[in-house]
Amino acid sequence: MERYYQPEIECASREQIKAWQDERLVKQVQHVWEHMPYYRKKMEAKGLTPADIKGTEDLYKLPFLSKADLREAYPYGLLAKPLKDCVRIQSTSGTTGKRVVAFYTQHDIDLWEDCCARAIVAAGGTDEDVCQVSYGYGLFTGGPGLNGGSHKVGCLTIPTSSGNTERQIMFIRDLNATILCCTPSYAAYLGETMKEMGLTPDQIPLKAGIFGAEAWSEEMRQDIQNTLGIKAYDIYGLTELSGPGVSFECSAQSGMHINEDHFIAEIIDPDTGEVLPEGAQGELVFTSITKEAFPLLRYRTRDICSLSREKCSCGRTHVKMVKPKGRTDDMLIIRGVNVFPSQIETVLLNHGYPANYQIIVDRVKSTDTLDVQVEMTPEMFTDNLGEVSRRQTELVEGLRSMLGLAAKVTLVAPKSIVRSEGKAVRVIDRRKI
Ligand code: DLL
Repeated sequence: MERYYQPEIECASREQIKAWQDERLVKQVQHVWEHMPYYRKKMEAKGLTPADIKGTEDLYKLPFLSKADLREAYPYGLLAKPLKDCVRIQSTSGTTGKRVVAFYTQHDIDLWEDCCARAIVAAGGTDEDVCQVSYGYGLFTGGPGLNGGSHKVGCLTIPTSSGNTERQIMFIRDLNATILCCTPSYAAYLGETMKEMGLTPDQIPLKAGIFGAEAWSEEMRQDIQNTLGIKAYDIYGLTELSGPGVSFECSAQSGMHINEDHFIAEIIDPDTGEVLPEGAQGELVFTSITKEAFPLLRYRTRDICSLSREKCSCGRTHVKMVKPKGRTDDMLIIRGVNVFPSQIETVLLNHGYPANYQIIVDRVKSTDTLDVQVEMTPEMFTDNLGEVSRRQTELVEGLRSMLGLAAKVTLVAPKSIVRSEGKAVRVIDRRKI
């Protein structure tokens, strides 16, 4: 039987959801207009006042916010509450340029943790469960978000944070952890390690995993489910909007329900900014309608996906987003062809390889090169060069038909690609453009 954390919200009628969104959007625009001069200026530049926004139908009129705005306004420019009302910050890893710093009031944290609690209950969690949170704690939102959600559900929470794989496995076994929260790449690594220890899925107490923070393929899901003997649920979110729990998967495991009582989702054409119809693929844009301290309106996530309002077998009524295929900024353009790392992952896993790979892009004599390094499993590993070469050719063909592009494939020895405890680094782009 499907269980919900907040059934009256998660299964509300579409009319009710729209009514909440209309009312909260109008209120939020007023709040932002009064307390966030940075966005008010953007509205004024378009000749808008709060009176122009009467409900969700008017959302398209509002200006976008992007990562560039967050950098420009760093650190306090998008803060809409006095600092004395804020109780926490979280931050992105910020590999390029300034970090994003997001502020939270206690109310913001409370609602964020509700969203994470919804995800845990959708994965079958109850107060009888033991939930091991192996996302990083600290500035990263993964650990704190799922930790708070787990408390709300009443699970016994094991805040291991990431890393120290042996200790993770010890706690899973000794304390009978039933739910594991971490990145999918770390879940795959934990699974691999347990397998090497000779543990079979029925000797692992876990029953569900809540995995997100990076793109992962359907094939990788199957792989993790088989090694750990669990159901693996996807969870999505970003620091700018709170953290994990913006959307989450249910028992249908076919896309993630967006918490529409807190976030309005749109799909736009990334080039023109035009709103696209339901079902179309494009860039995901979110408007946060309940956040007090850091309420971003029409924030461009750069994640590529589509939305579906088809009725879901779980009974939830909130719109679903398909697994993000990647980010506009993850997308590699190789000899003019758009390539997402997730497409390469699909080919590798379909041919029986583990999700341990690295994509190396370079430019040699003005031509882009794509080298996919992929680990063989111990069973495949051989010193028969003919066999290695046959396998490489097979993958080159598979990649050609998926991408329409010639790639080089290098098969490497098991365990030679470095494992990740958080978000995996899949792409090394050496081109100097
Ligand atoms: O990754 C929040 C999070 C923590 C989500 C734990 C899920 C679980 P950031 O570090 O700000 O926040 O990164 C946000 O990660 O824009 C996506 O590109 C990517 N991402 C997050 N979840 C998924 C997912 C956290 N399930 C960025 N599938 C987002 C694909 C994801 N990409």
